[in-house]
Amino acid sequence: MPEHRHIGEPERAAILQSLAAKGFCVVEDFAGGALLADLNTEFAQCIERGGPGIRQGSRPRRPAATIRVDRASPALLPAILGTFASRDLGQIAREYVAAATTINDRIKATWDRRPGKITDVHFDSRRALKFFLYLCDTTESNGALRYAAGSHRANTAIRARHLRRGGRLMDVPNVALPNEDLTFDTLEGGRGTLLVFDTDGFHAPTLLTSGEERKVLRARTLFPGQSRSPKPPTWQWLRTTRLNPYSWWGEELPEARRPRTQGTARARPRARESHPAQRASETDRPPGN
Ligand SMILES: O=C(O)CCC(=O)C(=O)O
Repeated sequence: MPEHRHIGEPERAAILQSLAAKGFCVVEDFAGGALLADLNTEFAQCIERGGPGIRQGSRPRRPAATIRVDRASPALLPAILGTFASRDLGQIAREYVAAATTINDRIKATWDRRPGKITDVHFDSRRALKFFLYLCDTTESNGALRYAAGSHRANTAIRARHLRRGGRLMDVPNVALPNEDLTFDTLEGGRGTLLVFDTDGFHAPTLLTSGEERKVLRARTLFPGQSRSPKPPTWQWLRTTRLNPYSWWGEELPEARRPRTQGTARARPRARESHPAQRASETDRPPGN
């Protein structure tokens, strides 16, 4: 079975350093040759035919498939499962996401073919480390990921404060306001390039130009304690109840009071919101959340 390029100790240290400082790292020539060909074949299999542990089509604008690693068949997807379960990626995830309970447990395949915007600038409501593998050459003109270096630190703090005040994870104000002062790096890469990023940094792909396509495989490792429906008697559950004294002063905490929006409508930033902590809540969840 073909394997990806080995990531040795010095490179792993550099990746971890870049993650801490900037929130992302670009690993060039991670997959190539026969492995890349197999990854592309399995990618098409997932999207077009599905299979055990594979849920097809999660977005109206793009064909997609989500693979549950614990249910998928290694015989059907040896390249995809082997790549994201590799020791090298596991070590990076374990070192960056302390106390992670599962590593790369969900893998998503997305095939963007429709021109225009792919997602808004956001950070994921649940913090994760993502491995994001370009299966075709990906540049400014076909959806290369843009990332605001260093923004992960402030966003982590914003989520923590929102949760301390009894806010729910899915209501974290995680969409950048149009007037926010952000500078982005565009992470272009040839096919086989791996991006590694902390999803707490603001990110969004460039627009897809007409006639272009983008194929991506991504796997996530969630930071612990981020259940979507926390159960008693966990701390996460307790914080969302009226037993959390911080929630009693909700009147003074506009971001915690923001009404929850439903369905796929996107909350609009209120005109007077200017502080980064008061970002629009986001419910048209960008992929990968
Ligand atoms: O480029 C994309 O498909 C969006 C990436 C993203 O938002 C994510 O994986 O968290």
